Amino acid sequence: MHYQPDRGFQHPVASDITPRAVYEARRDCLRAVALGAAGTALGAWAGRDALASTAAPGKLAPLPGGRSSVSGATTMEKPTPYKDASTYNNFYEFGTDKSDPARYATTLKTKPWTVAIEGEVRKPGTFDIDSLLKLAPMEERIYRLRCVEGWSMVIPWVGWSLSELIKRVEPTGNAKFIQFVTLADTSQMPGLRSSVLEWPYVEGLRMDEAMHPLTLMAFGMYGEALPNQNGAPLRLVVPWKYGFKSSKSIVKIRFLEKQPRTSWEVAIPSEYGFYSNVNPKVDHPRWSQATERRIGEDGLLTKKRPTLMFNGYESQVGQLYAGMDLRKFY
Ligand SMILES: Nc1nc2c(c(=O)[nH]1)N[C@H]1C(S)=C(S)[C@@H](COP(=O)(O)O)O[C@H]1N2
Ligand SMILES: [Mo]
Repeated sequence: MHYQPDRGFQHPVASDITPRAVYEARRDCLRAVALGAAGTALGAWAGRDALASTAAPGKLAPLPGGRSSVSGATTMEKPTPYKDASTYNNFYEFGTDKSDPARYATTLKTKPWTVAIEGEVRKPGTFDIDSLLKLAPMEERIYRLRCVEGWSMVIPWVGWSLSELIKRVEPTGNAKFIQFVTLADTSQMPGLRSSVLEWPYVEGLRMDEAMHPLTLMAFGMYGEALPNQNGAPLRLVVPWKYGFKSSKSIVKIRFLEKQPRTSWEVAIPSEYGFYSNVNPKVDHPRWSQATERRIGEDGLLTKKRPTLMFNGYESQVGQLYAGMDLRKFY
C-alpha cells in the first residue's frame, strides 16, 4: 500500500480501514516473532485487547508507511493507546496543561503549509507540504518517546529520515548545525500569550545528529496523518533525545555554522542543554532521570521502568558522542 499524494492530506477515504489493518497485522506478527513459537498463542490473545485500544479512530487521512530497514527503527514494545498519545501532550503553543493541545489545537490550520529552507545550503527555497509528502517513501518507525518530565510512550510514527531532505538541499561545508522553527501565529495558537517560553519554539541538532537515519521527519502516526496536537502537518522525532528536542509543526529549517539557541535552553539554561540526550545517569537538577512512567500502564501497583541510556538507542547513536563528557554536554 503506497501513499497516494493525489488523495491529498485532509480527505478520509472509504478504504481507510486497510492501512490500519495492515499495520496492526505487521505489528502483531513482529510481536509473535519476538515472543517465539511458545509465546505466539498468548501473544495473539493478548494482542487483541491491545489492537483495539492502540488503533487510531480512523478520522484522519490514512498515511501508511512501509517497513523501515533502519536499524533500531522498530521497537517490539507495545504501542501506547492512540487515545493517550493524542490527548496527553506537550505543545505549549496551545497551553501548558497536558490536555490543552488536544482541546485547543483544533484552530491550527495545516493546509496550505510550507517549510522554508534557509542558510548554509546550495539549494535554499520553500517546500510545499504536498511536495514534502512525496519527497521520499513513507516508513513506519515504532519509537520510544521519553519526555524530560519522567514519562514515556511508544508511538508508531510515519515519515522519512530527515537526511532525505538534507541531501536534496545540499548543505555547504559551513553547515555544522540545523535549527528547526515552529509556527508562531497568535491567531491560531492561544498559548503564545503566555511567556513560559520564547516564541517561536526553536530547537536544533548538530549536523551528524540530523543526518542520523533514526532522525525522523514525521507526517503521521498510527497509520494516519498527525493530529494537530501531535505537531501536524510535520514534526521532528529524535528518539534518543528528550521529547522537547522533537519540534512540532515546523515552518522553517535553517542550516547554520554556529550552534543555535533553543527555546528551553534560553528559558532555563541550568536545566536544559543543547544535547539533551536521554541519560539515566545524568539527573535533572530537580529530579532523577533513572526511571520513567509509561503512559497508558499507570496504576497503583505499576512499577516504573528503568530509563535506558540514549533511550535504548545506544548501539545506534552512542558513537556520535564518543569522547564527550555527557555531564558537561547535557
Ligand atoms: N513546537 C513545540 N514542539 C514541541 C513541544 C512544544 O511545546 N512546542 N513540546 C515538546 C515536548 S516537551 C515533548 S515531550 C513532545 C511531545 O510530543 P507528543 O505530544 O507528540 O507526545 O513534543 C515536543 N515538541
Ligand atoms: Mo517533554
